[in-house]
Amino acid sequence: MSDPTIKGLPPPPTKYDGSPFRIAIVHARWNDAIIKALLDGTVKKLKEQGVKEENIVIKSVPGSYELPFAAQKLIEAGKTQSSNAAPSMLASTTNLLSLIDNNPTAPASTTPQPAQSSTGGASTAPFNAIIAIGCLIKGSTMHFEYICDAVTHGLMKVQLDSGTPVVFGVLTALNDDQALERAGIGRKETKGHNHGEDWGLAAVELAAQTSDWQ
Ligand code: DLZ
Repeated sequence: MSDPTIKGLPPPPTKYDGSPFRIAIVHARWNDAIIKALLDGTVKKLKEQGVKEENIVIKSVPGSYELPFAAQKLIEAGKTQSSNAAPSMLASTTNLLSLIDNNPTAPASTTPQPAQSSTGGASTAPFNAIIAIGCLIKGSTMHFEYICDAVTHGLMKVQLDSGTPVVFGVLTALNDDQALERAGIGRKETKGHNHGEDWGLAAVELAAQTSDWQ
């Protein structure tokens, strides 16, 4: 058994205040039970850190392969929405198709700043962080390796190109049990650890640390 004091994300060095931030989660739907648990863990930690429910936008895509594209669209839409100051298309949980159908034409220009809503409702500021959640489980072909590679590089490219942090919430498991344990719903008595919780914490820490870096 591994030593819990060595591995994993330690508690944040300080308690970050998530209340000014607007965070988007985009999740794949493949491996549904695992995704649901990871999503719950992520949202739980975001809220515990003070992120307001109305400033957490959740979108879905079919599989992990679609995550980089969707993350990029969300970032662009958030920036455009902010510069247009239009009524919030992203304020509620909707299907990604509605976002793509309203493909923004204005250039994405703003660096994410803490979300502020003059009305006290959902923010229309650019997203301070995106969390991309997926679960890839190895099968008998090379499919797993190709998708893991593409998604990992795709998400890294999106965050570097956009300047918006993208948390890597993609499990790359060699079997079902590895995935279940990392979603905190393992079949053994210990159940494992829900990595979604780490991703929620990481998003707030990243937003707090980087949103005012110029
Ligand atoms: C096709 C596929 C397979 C075999 N396995 C997974 C998986 O374990 N996890 C996941 O998120 N998605 C999987 N997919 C679907 C692809 O990610 C993608 O949605 C399709 O290839 C369509 O682009």
